[in-house]
Amino acid sequence: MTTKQRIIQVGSYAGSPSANARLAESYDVFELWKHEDRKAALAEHGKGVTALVTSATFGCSAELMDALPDLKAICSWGVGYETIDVAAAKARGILVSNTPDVLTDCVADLAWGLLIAAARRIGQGERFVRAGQWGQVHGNIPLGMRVSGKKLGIVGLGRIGDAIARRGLGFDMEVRYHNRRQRDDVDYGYEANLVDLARWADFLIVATVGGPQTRHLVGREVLEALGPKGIVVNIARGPVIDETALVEALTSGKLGFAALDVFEHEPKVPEALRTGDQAVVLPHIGSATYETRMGMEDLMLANLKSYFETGTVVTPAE
Ligand code: 8YV
Repeated sequence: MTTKQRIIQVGSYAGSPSANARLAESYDVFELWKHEDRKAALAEHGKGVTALVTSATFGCSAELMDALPDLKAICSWGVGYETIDVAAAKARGILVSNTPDVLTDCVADLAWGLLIAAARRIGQGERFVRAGQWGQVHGNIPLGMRVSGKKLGIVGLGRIGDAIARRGLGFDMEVRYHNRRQRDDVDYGYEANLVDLARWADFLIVATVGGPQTRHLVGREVLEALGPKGIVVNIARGPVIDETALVEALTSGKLGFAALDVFEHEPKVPEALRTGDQAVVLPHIGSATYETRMGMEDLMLANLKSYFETGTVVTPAE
């Protein structure tokens, strides 16, 4: 019998069908989240461990890497990795992998679900029916907004932004985007200035990466440019939108609607967003389908296996 390789698992994958069990089956897993005093636990068990598994939620700081002198690979579950200190990893020659592509379609689908829910007041209508108000009160919920044929602005035309854009064509929309740089492989219009994109668009979908470089990219000026009938959708990372500015724009009538899967301080959702009819709010479920979560765990495990067998990962983060 071969002995299992030891790995560190930063947090429990409660949202994945079988990741915890599959890791435990193949590896000698040190479950870091079960230890209150992480520093002491790592000092005792960290030596000799060369691989660690994590996610954007659990992260991997430079401090954690420092506590693991033999670390060589960080395999993350999920596409976003802004909470992993990649610069610190690079400086030490530690490989970092994520799980791109496998979640693209489901996240793009959810962006459209959110957009349609906001424009057509699906959440509000459902609350109305569930509260037994249909037929009880005069009238119905307020009229919604047509989705098909509108102008769609996308913030961040990466894999997920691209999948959102393709779906937009099926809704007969004109699509434009704002990106770090213009892409020469797509026909969508490019707006170098995000405020100009927001002014032009009926709907703005945020699909960019998270982290310090995009924090509050969508602020007051952008939201007001989108305007009183505009809808902003965020399936990326909460901090990309300045949440205080968002609440202010919605409550003052300067922005129409927000449809959000992610928030600045998850799992906290501002009361104004939870209670009003101008926001559709979801608990960060962009990738939360059985098929996609299986794909994510398959790819994380493939990266881990590849590291142990070949010293390289299948999908390096950068
Ligand atoms: C995960 C995500 O739910 O992949 C991502 O970047 O946001 C989601 O798929 C998240 O990573 C959980 O930490």
